[in-house]
Amino acid sequence: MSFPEEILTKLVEIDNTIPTIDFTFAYGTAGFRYKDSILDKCSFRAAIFTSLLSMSKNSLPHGIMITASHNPYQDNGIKISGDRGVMITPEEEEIAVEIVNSKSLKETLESVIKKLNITQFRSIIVLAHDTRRSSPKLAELMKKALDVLNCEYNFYDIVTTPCLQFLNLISILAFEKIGIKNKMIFPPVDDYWNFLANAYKDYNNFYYEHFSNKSELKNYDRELCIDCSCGIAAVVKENIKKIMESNSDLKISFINFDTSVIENLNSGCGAENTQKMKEYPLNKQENSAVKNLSFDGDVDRVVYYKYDPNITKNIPLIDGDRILVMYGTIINYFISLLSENLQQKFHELISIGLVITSYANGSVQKYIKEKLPKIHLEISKSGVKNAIRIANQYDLSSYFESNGHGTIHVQHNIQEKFDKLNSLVENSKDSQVLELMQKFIGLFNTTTGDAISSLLGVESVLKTFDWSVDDALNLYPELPAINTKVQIKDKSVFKCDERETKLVQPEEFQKQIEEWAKNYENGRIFVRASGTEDVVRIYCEADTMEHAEDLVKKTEELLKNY
Ligand code: NG1
Ligand code: ZN
Repeated sequence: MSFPEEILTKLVEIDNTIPTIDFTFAYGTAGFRYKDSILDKCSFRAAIFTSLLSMSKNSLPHGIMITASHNPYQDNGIKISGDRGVMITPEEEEIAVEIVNSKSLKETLESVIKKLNITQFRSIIVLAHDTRRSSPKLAELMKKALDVLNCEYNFYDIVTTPCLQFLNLISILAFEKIGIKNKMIFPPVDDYWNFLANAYKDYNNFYYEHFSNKSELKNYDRELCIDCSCGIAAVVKENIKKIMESNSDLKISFINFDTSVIENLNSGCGAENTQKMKEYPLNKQENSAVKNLSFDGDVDRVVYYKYDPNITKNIPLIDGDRILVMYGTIINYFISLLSENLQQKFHELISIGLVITSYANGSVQKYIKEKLPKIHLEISKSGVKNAIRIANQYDLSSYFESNGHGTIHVQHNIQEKFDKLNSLVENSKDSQVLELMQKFIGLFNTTTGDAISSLLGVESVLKTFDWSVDDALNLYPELPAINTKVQIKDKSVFKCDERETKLVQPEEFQKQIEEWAKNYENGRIFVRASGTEDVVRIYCEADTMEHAEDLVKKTEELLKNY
């Protein structure tokens, strides 16, 4: 059956009413992400693309999230998720780009319909957006496209990006259950919150029942202040509070939760600001909690920090890399609790990997190699979609970017592997340890890095080891480091190698910064063009902050020539 002509005509008709921008859109590490003023047509067409993709896969539910995450309020973006709720493939991204940039929409759609071999016209989509001023309008444009395409979609209004991706996954499971012939029943948002609440309760209850006693907690900080970045976290803060306070000995407070002043989003607050500026978020001074965290605008990133009124610069951070090390440490600890035979079997059956990017502090690599020798260490390019590909080579892994985006990742057959181990246990302690480990893994949203899963994960590690925020910070000392950015005329001049550890172009620039780095012990500096902003990033570490600052200053000077 050929694609209904009247649908194509109608789509083109509406498309013609949306102003065309003379601009070529790219699907970057985080989807389409630009100034909101140029995203109208892009949004309308991205929705068409997603609907066609769903049609091409027998109506498999797909997800669209409208957000620009940690970017300033004037930006917006579109992230599309596909099978299992994870990001679409590079080949699919190419088709999205083709449709969005098409000069002749009808012809492009006809050719895509052919290429994707679309023979049935039912599509299913879950759609949501963040708190940005432009989000409702972009969602309306998408709905227009989806209505013309007779798409069955559910609009979830404001939910976090990981929540939307989770709902995408649950929709897929529901769809597979009801079969293609029946009307789609979309999952309620509560499915997401119940999943997290139950997982956290299960871990806590099991741990206190079999391993420890709550009253033994001595060092664990019982207050946590959450910086909502004036974004989606502010909207869901009561859900977070309920999960955390009903399960534990933790009192939650919030700062930066006013979403009514749109300019405040991610401004002077939030994970990106805390991690990159290494300064307290706005309004922290009014809250005395020692243990704190900052979410980003769409709640897929989190960094913890310690509040000490005597420290005003370079604040002590539990960034993504330290969270990853904490996960590696607890997995290693669980394994060490098993009887010796089973430990060996565990390593034979389950491969474990930790994936970092070259932005990870040099001391992270050192720590993992020395203290977690049975765990493989991998370095990925920036962007979680790249890290996931590497993590996928392991049965059990954790990937994190320093900025707090990451998770624990397992293969679909991990349950079978645990079943196999369970059949080999020698005593009840072994089976309890395996169960505890599974309950820990169960805290994580399997679709993507989810900052609320990370919150549950980090708090579980802190409680299991009875650690204060200081104990986590003392796990390893960090090399003084600077992560900054510079705007230059043409960032495309800067091309880096596959792992993003050095520039292959311009050669003389790379040679010069390497020379400078050699002057200092543990000196390391690299420069790369950002994929999400019109800047080049400079990352630098050295034995002292003065030396790191010196290296960055010289590099910034040199950049003025480009
Ligand atoms: P770029 O702008 O390409 O460096 C940034 C982050 C990535 C990732 C993407 C969004 C840093 C240094 N880079 O990429 O880690 O989060 O945004 O996917 O934080
Ligand atoms: Zn984000």
